[in-house]
Amino acid sequence: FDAQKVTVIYVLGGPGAGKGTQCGRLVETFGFCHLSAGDLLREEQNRDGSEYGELIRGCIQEGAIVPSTVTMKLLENAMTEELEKRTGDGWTDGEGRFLIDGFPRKMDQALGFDETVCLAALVIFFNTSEEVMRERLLKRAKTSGREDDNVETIIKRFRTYNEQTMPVIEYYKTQGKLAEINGTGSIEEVNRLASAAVRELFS
Ligand code: UP5
Ligand code: MG
Repeated sequence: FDAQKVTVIYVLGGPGAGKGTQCGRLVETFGFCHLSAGDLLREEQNRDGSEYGELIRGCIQEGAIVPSTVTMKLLENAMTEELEKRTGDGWTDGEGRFLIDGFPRKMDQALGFDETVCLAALVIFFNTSEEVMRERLLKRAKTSGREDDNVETIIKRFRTYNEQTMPVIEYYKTQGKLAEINGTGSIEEVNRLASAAVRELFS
């Protein structure tokens, strides 16, 4: 994709940090297309005839990262589909703004996507404590139906995040692309901080 036309913002943060919730709010304000890598993987896992269903299920239950080629293909397809759908419906030919939520989760994905798909303009990082995240996830577990919202898998998700995703966040920090946002406050408070970061990018 042409980085002049397509704006990509990565949205990162630990499990339960509020990535999905905040992306929903940013879509309302700025009209982004929100693509959650986790949602795309869960969709693919449940798709009839998917050759990756079992692989994805296994990784998600173990809090491990699905091989990059699978996730990158799903994201690329979703972006292409969205650009085709929206052309003539608000967006001009091949132009679009994407919030990519929960990706890249490890260094090879960051470098791979930057190189082959599109360079991110900004990386929003929702930072909060493990305690806050655990509490949110356990509360959500009562209704989410997500197979990874259980105490055992949550511990594994935190470990994967600390070991593999934190280096990605550090990498974007050294690149000067990181907007670090305190994700501890109310949904409203966090939204104000995130909106300000996006506004700054577009000003
Ligand atoms: N909530 C949100 N904000 C709140 C606030 N400010 N105050 C109080 N409550 C707040 O929020 C979580 C819960 O907290 C919700 O109930 C919400 O109402 C409440 P949410 O917005 O859903 O947080 P989010 O950060 O999106 O949490 P999520 O669980 O989706 O994060 P994960 O990163 O764990 O999950 P994801 O779906 O991205 O990935 C799942 C798995 O898929 C991974 O573990 C991995 O196995 C796999 N995966 C890959 O392999 N590769 C990828 O690229 C992506 C995923
Ligand atoms: Mg999410």
